[in-house]
Amino acid sequence: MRVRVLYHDHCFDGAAAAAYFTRFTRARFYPDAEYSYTGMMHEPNQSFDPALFDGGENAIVDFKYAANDKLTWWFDHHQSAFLSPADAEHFHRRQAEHHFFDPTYKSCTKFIANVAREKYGFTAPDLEDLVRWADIIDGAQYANAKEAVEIAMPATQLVLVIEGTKGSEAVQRIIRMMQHQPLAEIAADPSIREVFEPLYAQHLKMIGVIRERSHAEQGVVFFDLAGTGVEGYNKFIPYYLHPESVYTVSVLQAPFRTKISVGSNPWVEGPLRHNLASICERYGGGGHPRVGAISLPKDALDHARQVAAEVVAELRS
Ligand SMILES: [Mn+2]
Repeated sequence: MRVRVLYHDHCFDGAAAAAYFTRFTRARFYPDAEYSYTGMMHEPNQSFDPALFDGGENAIVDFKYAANDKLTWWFDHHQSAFLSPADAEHFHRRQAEHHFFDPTYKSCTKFIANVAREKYGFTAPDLEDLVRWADIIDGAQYANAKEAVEIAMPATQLVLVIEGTKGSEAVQRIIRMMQHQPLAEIAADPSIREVFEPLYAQHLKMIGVIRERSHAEQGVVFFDLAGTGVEGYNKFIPYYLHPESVYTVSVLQAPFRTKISVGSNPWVEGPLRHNLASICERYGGGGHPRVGAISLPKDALDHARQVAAEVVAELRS
């Protein structure tokens, strides 16, 4: 029997959630199953190809709900988990035994670990470090910007690899290793080092590019990386460079979309004035209250710049 696991690709929590889900369900439900992984990325007007659900059991972890009756397991903690009111209605109507949604969790990994323990009596003490780091990373709870940007620890080194590597191969190798190996051992693995080294060199360069292009004013950092070939960056760099700022808005171009990222400084204490998921939802995006994104078609750069300018103006108001 095959268990198909759709997970949030290029995200530490997505990988850790897939690993934890595998350990848990293999121990409690499917000891002899073959687990196969498919990385999912947020896309404008996302739809789930029915062909994705090709397992005897089909799971989604750390990603939106799919209104497909073949979806047997679902764990998510994103505020924008439902693509439409019809999807939310499908979820509520189905009342599926193994569908779990709780947007109060900082990480999907911790959510799965708690449900596995409370509902199914499953624990994995050797994965406690993985769960703790998933919560730190997805919840942006690093001690400071230096810890997040200087990338000296195994968990942060794996974040760089997972977020930066092209394709899903290295991510899925990490998902398989995370099920049984400590993070330090995974980060030191020669096959992972090989992916890490060039990404780290690029990361150092990126700090320089953002230093040059970013402008901080009235608590909002803005930069536009379109045309630089840069498709992603460590989201803490803006606060490493501009520690006094509260929000960051950036424009990025990837091969299949143009993306506006909207983030907030995790080291600013107290409640923020704006809900970033709600702002992004107005433009067809989504996320969490303190971090959101808007994906637009790849050729919509002018429109993306316009939207970014509007969001910057709103955040500065
Ligand atoms: Mn997550």
